[in-house]
Parts: sequence; structure tokens; C-alpha cells
Amino acid sequence: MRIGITCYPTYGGSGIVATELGLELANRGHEVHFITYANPIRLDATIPRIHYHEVEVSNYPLFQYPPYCLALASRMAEVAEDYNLDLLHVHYAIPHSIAAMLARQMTQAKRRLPFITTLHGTDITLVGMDPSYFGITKFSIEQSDGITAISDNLRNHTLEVFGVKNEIRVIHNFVNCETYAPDPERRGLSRFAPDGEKLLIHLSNFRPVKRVQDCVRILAEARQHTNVRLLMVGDGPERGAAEHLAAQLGVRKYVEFVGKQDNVERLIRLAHVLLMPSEMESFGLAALEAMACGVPALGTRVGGVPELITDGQDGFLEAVGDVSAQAARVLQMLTDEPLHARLSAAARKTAVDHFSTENLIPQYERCYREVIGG
Ligand code: GMT
Repeated sequence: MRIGITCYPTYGGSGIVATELGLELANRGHEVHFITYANPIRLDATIPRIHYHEVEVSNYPLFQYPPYCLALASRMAEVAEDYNLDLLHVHYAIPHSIAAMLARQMTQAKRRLPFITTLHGTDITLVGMDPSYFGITKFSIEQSDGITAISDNLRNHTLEVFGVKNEIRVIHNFVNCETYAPDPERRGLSRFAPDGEKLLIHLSNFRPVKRVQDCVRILAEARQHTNVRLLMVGDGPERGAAEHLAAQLGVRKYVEFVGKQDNVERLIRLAHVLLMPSEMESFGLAALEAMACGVPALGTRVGGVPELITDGQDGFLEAVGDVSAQAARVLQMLTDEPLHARLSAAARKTAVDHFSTENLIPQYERCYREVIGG
């Protein structure tokens, strides 16, 4: 198939899923065209059958806000015609599915160009709920030729809140379990834990919904009982506040902020526990990547996280903001070695058995075939 993919190319779960999906589809023989305003992170454009088409948004003094959605729609229509695309697959509803709908209309005299929208989370739970975007988000869902959501929770939430009648297919986030694999020796750990300490890791875009300051508080509590450090991977609006809090709590030298990183699997597999204390998480891709590396996660009991982590079996779940309970669980995992080994093996098994690319990519292919077949 010839597939056009649009996503936010910056640091964020939906862009990562879209990019990894495109790479996996190209490996399986499909022709994949990324249509985005920048090269998506993690995109290796040297891979055969991967193409990248930049969307240029020209500005004009009259425009207070450059009309990105319109530039994207034009580019989608152009690429669809030039490369004879079978369909468009857009990730994150706003504004990508509206642009795809326009591209479908622009090309309809010559071709059928269906589009699939994948809902990722904040496009529904935050942005879509905002009164200024509610109507257009609902419309974009109704107009899509196919809709997928990354968890049952997000699917049900979308149906409830928007009252739409579409069939929404759940295709969970996936992970490549060959790339994301454990290293039982944790080679390179001493770079981040020079005194033989245990290592916690957090990985996100540091938006308020991630509650990154809770990671620092968990570390401070855990350090009262055991020798442990924290590695913070990623960047975003809450980073400064988290650094400040670490200094206030007297643990600044035990928290390392390394910013945005490529090849995060090399860092994740060094850690003993991943922290994901989010306010909301429609699935929790970072936790899945850690679990595939045999690193159990401490998550919150929100959104789609319980579809991934089974409390006490392959990780732990606690209430949002209950830092004492979260720190207690982390401490348990760091100090009880048989427990850690059991959780680590179970976490890897969950990733391999239920969320590997081998299981999930064919579900997208099936969805494409159905939508193309009309
Ligand atoms: O808001 C974010 O955290 C980023 C967002 C995105 O769209 O980039 O992440 C969402 O999509 C990920 C990939 O499908 C999911 O694993 C995350 O759970 C989801 N984030 C939230 O729901 C907060």
C-alpha cells in the first residue's frame, strides 16, 4: 500500500508512534510518505520506501496566525496525486484530520483518498474538550473514514464525551521488542550512578500533565532509605520547576537532566524502575518501552494505564499525587531483589505477548485494507 502519514514531528508520544509505525510499515514492504512541517524525531529517512515531504507555511503580514492547516491540506493533496497514495493516516485529531478531510475533497474529482484518524489522548481529553475546539474535534471524528484509539479507555471516553456514532477501533501502542530489550548487566550504568546506586528514570515531554515534580519528590523520599539517583530524559515547560524543586529538597546532585535524547532504549535499560506519575495518560508509551526493556514501571491509576500495567504483577499503580504511596512502592522494588526480578520478567513478557510490533502492526494493515476497500 502507499500510505501518507501526518503527525506532530516533535517530542511526544503520538509523533513517536506515528514514526515507528511508518518505519515498521516500510519494513513490511509498504511505501510510506511522511507529510509534516519538520522531519519527525526517530525518522531514519535512509530506510527504503520511506519518503519525507515538508509542509512549508508561508507567512504574510495580514496573517496574525499562519494557516498551517491549509498548507498541510494542499501538501497532502499534492503528495497524494504525485505518488498515487491509497490513503492518509493522521495522528492527533486537531488539525490533522481536518486537513485530511480537505485533501480528500480537493482530490475527489480524480481519486478516492480516504483517511484514518488515530486518537492519542490529549487531542480528546484536553484540546478536544476545550470549548473552542470541541465542535471541530467532533466533526473531524465524524468525517474520518476510519478511527482508531490507543486504548479502550480513550475509545469509551471519546464516545461518551462527543456522542459520536463512529466505530472506533482500539489499537494499543506497540513496541519493537528487539530494539527495546533488557541488558541484565546494565552496561554503562556507572555513568549515571557512579557510586553503585540504583537508578530511577523518567521520560516525557515535561508538560504539566506528566507531574514531573512528583518524580523529584519520590526520589527525595526514597533517598531517605536507600542509595538511588534519578535520570530525567526529555524537555518541556516543567523542567525548570523540577530542577528548582530538586535544589530545594537538597537532592539536586542526585538528579540528572539530560534533555531530549535519541535512542532512548540505551538509557531506559540502565534503570531499575521507570516513574510515570502522570495526572492523565491514555496509554503510557514510555512505560511500555521500559517494560520491554525489563524495567518495571510505577504508574498512576488513570486513563488507559491499567490496560498496560497490572498492579503488583508487572509493575505498580498508585493514585495521582500520592507521593508517599508511590515512593513506598519504588522503595519496595529497589530493595526487594526477588520482587524486582519477578516484576522485571513479567513486564518484559507483557510487552512481548501483548504489545509487540508483530502483534499490533497487522491490526493497522487490516484497518487500512478495510478503509481502502470502502
Ligand atoms: O500529551 C502527551 O503526553 C503527548 C501525547 C501525544 O499525543 O504526543 O501522548 C499521548 O499519546 C501517546 C502515544 O499514543 C500515549 O502513550 C500517551 O499516553 C498519550 N498522553 C496522554 O494521554 C497524556
